[in-house]
Amino acid sequence: MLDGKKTLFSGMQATGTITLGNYLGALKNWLDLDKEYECFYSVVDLHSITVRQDPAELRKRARNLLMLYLAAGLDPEKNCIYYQSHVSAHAELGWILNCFTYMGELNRMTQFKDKAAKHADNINAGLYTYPVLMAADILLFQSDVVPVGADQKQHLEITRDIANRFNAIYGDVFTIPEPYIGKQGAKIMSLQDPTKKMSKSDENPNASIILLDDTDTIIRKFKRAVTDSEAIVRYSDDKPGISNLMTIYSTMTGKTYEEIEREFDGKGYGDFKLAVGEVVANGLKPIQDRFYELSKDKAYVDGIIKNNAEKANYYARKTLRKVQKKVGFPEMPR
Ligand code: ATP
Ligand code: LTN
Repeated sequence: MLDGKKTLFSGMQATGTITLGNYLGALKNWLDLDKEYECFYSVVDLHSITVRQDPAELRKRARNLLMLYLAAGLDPEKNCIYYQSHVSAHAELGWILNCFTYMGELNRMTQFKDKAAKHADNINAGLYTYPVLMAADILLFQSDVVPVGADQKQHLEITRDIANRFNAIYGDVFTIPEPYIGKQGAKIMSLQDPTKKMSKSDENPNASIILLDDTDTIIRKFKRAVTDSEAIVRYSDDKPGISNLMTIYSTMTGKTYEEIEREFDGKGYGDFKLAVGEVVANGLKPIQDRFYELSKDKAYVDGIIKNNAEKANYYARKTLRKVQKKVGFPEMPR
């Protein structure tokens, strides 16, 4: 809660260009939330360097991600869109919270185990304390709700544990956040292996639709999507490929599964895949157009980056000061 309004925080890493999965599962659901909440959406670049990044690439991807937030329709007057690295309170609170987090807790984090296995040559301390920095992100803004996918629930649990522990010692300092699962919490699966989620760091380019893919690429990728051999458009757990395409089609058009089954009754997978490709390409086109417009307007985007970082800084420093006082750090003499 900030200034009497419920607060919401979420972030995405610029580890790749965001996919249709990120858009349908996260970004698209964020668009209406500013009516109800004071919203903060960060490009969490401090988190990104827990795995090795090329500096020029990271800078470019992070800016693209920020512009995609805007292009998708987040109004920067009503949503605070900023780089995590522009608000140093994230790192400062992160340090303090490290001292209130047990190694035993961090040892249980499944994302750490997964990432450590994937990056065996670089299991750094930042990767290990990643969830503590995430807790700092959330708690800095006294967030009431945090929209995340199921994969991030464990990190939200540890955030609540850290906040409760801190509050138990120092009094009511932090709002205890709740996970927020959107109405359409669609989980979009890989087009090449529909039992795995679509992920921006997937090495197979045909597995994901990238938000900036052009129409031909989108249609080609859907044509190649892995399905089954029944050739009937029907939603079923034992048809993960077609069911995934139906979820995508349904989320893009608002049609129900029954309506889709009727629409494609008697037609083969070829027709259906083409229709999904077209609906996605048409749906992403305005976002892409807006993105390329923004890419050309450096001054406008820079202005948003600066103003919103100032706003985020204001609120973040307010919480940080309170925390510093509680733990016993001295005030700077005037
Ligand atoms: P990475 O490949 O780097 O792990 P990712 O594509 O899995 O990235 P995240 O950065 O972990 O994505 O997630 C950003 C947001 O998008 C989160 O809220 C997450 O729950 C959501 N999200 C990610 N993948 C999907 C998906 N396939 N379907 C729906 N939502 C998703
Ligand atoms: N760990 C998240 C990204 C993230 C985040 C956050 C999400 C970092 N800090 C705070 C919500 C709130 C991810 O990988 N999706």
